[in-house]
Amino acid sequence: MIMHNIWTIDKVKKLFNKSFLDLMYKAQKIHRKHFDPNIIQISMLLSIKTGLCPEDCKYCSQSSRYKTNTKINKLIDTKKILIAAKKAKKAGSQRFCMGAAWSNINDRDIPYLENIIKKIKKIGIETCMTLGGVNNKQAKKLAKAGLDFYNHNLDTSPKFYKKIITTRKYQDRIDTINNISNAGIKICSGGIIGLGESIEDRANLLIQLANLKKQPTSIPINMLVNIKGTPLEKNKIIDPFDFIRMIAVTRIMMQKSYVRLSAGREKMNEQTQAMCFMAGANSIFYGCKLLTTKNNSQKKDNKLFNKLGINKYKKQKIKKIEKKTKTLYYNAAL
Ligand code: SAM
Ligand code: DTB
Ligand code: SF4
Repeated sequence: MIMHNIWTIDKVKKLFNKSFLDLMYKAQKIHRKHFDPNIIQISMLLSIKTGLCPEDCKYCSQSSRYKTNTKINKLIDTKKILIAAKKAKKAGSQRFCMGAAWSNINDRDIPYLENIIKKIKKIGIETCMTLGGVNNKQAKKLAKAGLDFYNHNLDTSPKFYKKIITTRKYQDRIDTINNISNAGIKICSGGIIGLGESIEDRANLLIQLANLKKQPTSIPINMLVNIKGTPLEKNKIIDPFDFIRMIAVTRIMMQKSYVRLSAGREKMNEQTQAMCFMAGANSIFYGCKLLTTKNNSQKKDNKLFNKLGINKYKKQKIKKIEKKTKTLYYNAAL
C-alpha cells in the first residue's frame, strides 16, 4: 500500500530521532517486505551537455555563476552517446542516464532527444534523462519516443531551497515532476544532504516526495560533493550516521521505491556503504564518473559487492530464478 498524505513533520522527526539500531531494524524489515536485500539496481551516467548553466544552484559545478574547474562541453554527438550506452549495457547496467546542464528543455532539441531515446532503446537498456524543466507537451513527446525515467530532484525542503537556488521556484520542480508523471514516464526524484540543512529540512524534503501525486519509482539521495569555486565548497562533510539515517527514513516512508545511494560514495568507506544497503538503499550509480566528478571504479564496487554477497539486478535472470527458488540468485558481481 502506498502511504500518501499520512506523514506529518512530527512523525518524520520521530523517525529521525529513533535510536540508530531501532531505526535500522525497522528500515531493514520494511525493505525485506518489498525487495530482495541482496540485489542492487545499477545505473550509469553520462553528461551530454556540460557547464554554462544559467541557474545558480549553489552546490553545482556546472552553474555559469561560479568559477569551477569543470570542462565545458556543448551537446555531444549521438554517436558518442550510443557508444557510452553500449558500454553501460556491457558493464551490466540496467539503466543509462543522460544529464544536461540546462534550466529547461528547449523545443528545438526535442527531435535530437527523441532520436537518442529510440536508438538507445534498441540497444536494450532502460533510458533516463535529467535535462531540467519539462512542459506537458515535451513530456508527452519524450514518453512517445520511449523514455523510461526522468530525473528531477527536489533537492531539499521548500523552506531551505530558497537559500540554495534563487533562479527558479520549488513549485516549478513539482510542476515538471507532475508533467513527467502524467505523460507516463517513471519519476526519479530525490535530494542532497550536506547543504547546511537541518533535520527538519530533511524531513520536509521526504514529506514532499512522499506526498507527490505519484511517489518516485527511484529516489536518489546524494551526499554533497564539495566543488571548488561554488558557494558550498567549504561545507562540512556530514557524519556518515546522519546519511545512513536519511536512507533509512526514506526507505520507511517510500517503501516500494528504489532508494539510490548516489553522489558522495567516493568519500564513503565500505562499511558506510554497507550500512546504507542495510538501511534500505538498493540502487547505485556505477562507473568511474558521475556527471562532472569522480565515482568509485567498477572494480572497487564489484569487490565490495562480492564481499557483501550482493548481486546486480537483472530482470530476465531474476524472473527465471524466482520461479525456481526465492533465495538463490546468480552472482553477477564479478
Ligand atoms: N540541470 C538539471 C537539473 O538541475 O535538474 C539536471 C542535472 S543536475 C546536475 C542533477 C542533480 O544532481 C541535481 O538536482 C542535484 O541533486 C545533483 N547534484 C548536482 N551537483 C551535485 C553535487 N555537487 N553534489 C551532490 N549532488 C549534486
Ligand atoms: C542525481 O540525483 N545524482 C546524479 C544524477 N541524479 C544526475 C548527479 C550527481 C552529480 C554529482 C556532481 C557531479 O558529478 O557533477
Ligand atoms: Fe544547472 Fe542543474 Fe547544475 Fe542547477 S543543478 S546549475 S540546473 S546543471
